[in-house]
Amino acid sequence: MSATQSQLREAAKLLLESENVLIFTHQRPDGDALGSSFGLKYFLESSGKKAEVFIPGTIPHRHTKLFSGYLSDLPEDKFNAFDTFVSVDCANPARLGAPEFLTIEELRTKRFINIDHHGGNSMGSAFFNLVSGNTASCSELLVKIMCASEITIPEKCASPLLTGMMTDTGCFRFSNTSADTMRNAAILLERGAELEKIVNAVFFSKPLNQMRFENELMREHLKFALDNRIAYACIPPELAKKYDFNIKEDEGLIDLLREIDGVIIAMLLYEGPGGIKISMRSKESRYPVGPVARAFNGGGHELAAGATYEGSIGDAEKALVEKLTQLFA
Ligand SMILES: [Mn+2]
Repeated sequence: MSATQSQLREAAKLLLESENVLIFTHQRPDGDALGSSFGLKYFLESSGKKAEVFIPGTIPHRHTKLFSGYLSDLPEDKFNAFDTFVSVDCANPARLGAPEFLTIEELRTKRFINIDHHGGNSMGSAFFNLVSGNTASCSELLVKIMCASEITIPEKCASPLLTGMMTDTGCFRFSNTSADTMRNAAILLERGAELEKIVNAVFFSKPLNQMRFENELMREHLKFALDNRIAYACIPPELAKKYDFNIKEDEGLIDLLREIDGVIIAMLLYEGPGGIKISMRSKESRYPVGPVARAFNGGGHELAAGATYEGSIGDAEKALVEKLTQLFA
């Protein structure tokens, strides 16, 4: 499902009718979560509105050169000053990075605008939802919304939005990249997006300890199933400790497995808060990992999805490899 022109215009109109906006995104924000949040903040500010981005905790190292100036803490009395709440790039209430006192039920009673590109989005605003499952990134969806408004995209929005478009498409390599994606990226370049700065900050700035961690992971812990069509690794917590590396920082780790010739599905498993974190990618739409993630109460996109498994890492490995193998039956 794609957003219609009238939905995009309606979203732009509602956003621009707001005066004081609080923007939320998903926990552990990635490039698209940050790009959408800050792109929207600068868009609203350039139209004379007030806007803040709320992110609980810190942001990944690779994004700190591009994104700063957000709220991590918000007292309830300050919260009440906002007239509009926008969620970007967040598929479900469990993933939303919101202040602790705020429940989704309460948020849904407010002037709450939900903008996302995850097909199965369950944020469910009573006020306004715009979910476009076949748009490659939420940042791209925001480009479309801005183009549907009367306002020329402000220069300050261009780099954040291009960052989101580039990270969610793997620099326009993943199959979610459409002709529209390229046209929307071109619009951002024309508006002054700093491609070199984005690429150097986000893609060519891997810390050395991370590179060494990845090297050992690939050398010692890489496993295969189903004639090497499935590549996966269970990340031992001591390996991350050895290199003083936070796995959550590594958005691109799974791509090392995906890049291997002949591999169709890549998967990572590691111990996280609340259980074993499972991350999956598929290179071919006829073998979607989305349904596998959903079978384990997770979610995401058809070719990029994840879940949390309650149990041991060994049990998770067995259950997931079995389920993935069934895709090829
Ligand atoms: Mn996204």
